[in-house]
Amino acid sequence: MSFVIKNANYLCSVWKKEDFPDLRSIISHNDLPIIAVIGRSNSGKSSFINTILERKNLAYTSSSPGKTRSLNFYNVDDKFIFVDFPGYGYKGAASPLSKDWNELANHFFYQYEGRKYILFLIDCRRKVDQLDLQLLDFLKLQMVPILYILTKIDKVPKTKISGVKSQFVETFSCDKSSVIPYSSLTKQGKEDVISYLKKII
Ligand SMILES: Nc1nc2c(ncn2[C@@H]2O[C@H](COP(=O)(O)OP(=O)(O)O)[C@@H](O)[C@H]2O)c(=O)[nH]1
Ligand SMILES: [Mg+2]
Repeated sequence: MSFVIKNANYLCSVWKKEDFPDLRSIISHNDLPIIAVIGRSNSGKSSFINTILERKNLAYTSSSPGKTRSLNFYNVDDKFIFVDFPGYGYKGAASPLSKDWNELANHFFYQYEGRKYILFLIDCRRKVDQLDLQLLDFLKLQMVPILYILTKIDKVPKTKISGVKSQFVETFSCDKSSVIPYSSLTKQGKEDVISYLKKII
């Protein structure tokens, strides 16, 4: 199956739990997959969404971290939904420890009964800290498949990439195939993400 995106549209932003859209009333799809894109502020979530969907400015990218505090929904060809989560871990921004982030995330996983997937993005140069691990514990509890995307891999010399990947595989205690080094600049990893998406949509 080819993966040509005809229409990728911003659907809405959710700031509080009352705002969650009833997707069934908007999109007629029996088993619509909903894909949550989750990561720290500045981890490259918006750039990732833009490059995967081949839209320059669909998801807002910003060099000032912590700006996006809402969940932003994107409808891709009525085939799947991307949900850009608010970043965490930036001073002053919503964190997974904060009431707001938790409430929105809990509600997201509770609200949508259908197929859900998590793309967990992390800057490949960062060390995973307590906050990341705490969030990962929460995400694992949701019993939703997680694909780990190591962003900004263009910043790592080619010879070091496989070592970096192995370290994350160990930290996340996950299968090698669920960790994908990715670059929004060079598009490295894009084909791997697309094959994953093709399998689930
Ligand atoms: N070198 C490099 N920079 C990136 C990459 N992805 C994002 N960035 C930069 O990292 C910053 C944060 O990216 P953004 O997508 O806004 O992150 P978000 O806060 O998680 O949505 C921006 O300055 C981007 O240009 C990447 O793959 N490689
Ligand atoms: Mg963003």
